[in-house]
Amino acid sequence: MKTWKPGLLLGTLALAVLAGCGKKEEAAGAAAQAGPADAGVLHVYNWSDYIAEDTVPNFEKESGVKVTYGVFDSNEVLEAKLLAGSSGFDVVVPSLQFLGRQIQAGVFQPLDKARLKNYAGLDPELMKRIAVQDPGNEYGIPYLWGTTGIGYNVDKLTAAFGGTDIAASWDLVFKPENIAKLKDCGVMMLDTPTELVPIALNYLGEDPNSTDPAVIQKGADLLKTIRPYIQTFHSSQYIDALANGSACLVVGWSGDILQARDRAAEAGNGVEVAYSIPKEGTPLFVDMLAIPKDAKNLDNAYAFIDYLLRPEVAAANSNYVSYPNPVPASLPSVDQAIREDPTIYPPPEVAAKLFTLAIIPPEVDRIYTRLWTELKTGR
Ligand code: N2P
Repeated sequence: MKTWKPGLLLGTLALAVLAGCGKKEEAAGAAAQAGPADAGVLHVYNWSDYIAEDTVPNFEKESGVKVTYGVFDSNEVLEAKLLAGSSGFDVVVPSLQFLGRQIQAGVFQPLDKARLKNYAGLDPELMKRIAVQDPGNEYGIPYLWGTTGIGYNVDKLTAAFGGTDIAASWDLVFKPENIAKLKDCGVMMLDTPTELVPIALNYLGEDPNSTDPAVIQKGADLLKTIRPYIQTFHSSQYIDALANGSACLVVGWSGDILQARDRAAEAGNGVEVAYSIPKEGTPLFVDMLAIPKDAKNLDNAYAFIDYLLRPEVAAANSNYVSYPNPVPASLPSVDQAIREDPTIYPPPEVAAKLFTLAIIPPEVDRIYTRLWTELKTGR
């Protein structure tokens, strides 16, 4: 077993700054609570496919709290609910760069860390990097993190290219002559401009976080050249699509693609799925637990967040969803196959290529939204 050194992984990133990180299911019944505070309930809104099966039931059992657990697959969807106010949620999980601007919009309450006895177990190096967008770590607690990369069907890729080496580069996705070869076996892409445009810009050698409209346009233009080969833009359906063989190439999130690999293996359907972090670099995202200002069930929110930070709970989540967690003491309980998988815990030379996503100013957000609509509708 390897010894985990706090900060070892993220400390190796050649990043000067952690500067500035999808829609499907709706939260079930997360209406604002009219009753007394902490009436034995908790409303959680988290990413889909992002928690072990028994994490919430075990919390309910030990706390007696009834959890209403809703899921989303898009920062944009979560943000719209938070900005509208009275979301009814007690704990939400935006990616860091979205948390950053939501803090600026006054959406969250500062955390009382004295109520989180497991706070000290968070990776200090990661917390330092998070503080670039959440100054003083005042509002957010990291939940899980990961990368955005390429998921593929090993047999289909081999049939088209004589092997899978091509998946080591974004050339597979961004060179029309490559992606065209996979058109008929199903290409899917995350439905989020805030990751796809930066990935395209980084591939072009531009600053992925550029706010210059002319530079952003270059990324959009590149995406337009491959638009004819993309069947579906969606940020969660690709897990099943890869697993059942109806998609052969996906730009998606690391743990989701590895879950697709596991689902195919469990189904025994002969589909082999793999994940690649392309060598040109890709985003590293951190998803953050935060408490909205108008949350009604504060005691339960703190109890739930603290529970998620327990090493054994964090390890169980990582084991189930194949995303790393920010609790170094969990590592001995993380399955060896996950701990030692370089596509989950990237080694230093891979980590050095990862980049973080900046907080997007409103005027840039408008450009992204317009370009994305144009891309999807093929205008
Ligand atoms: C879980 C996706 C979480 C990663 N399905 C996106 N930040």
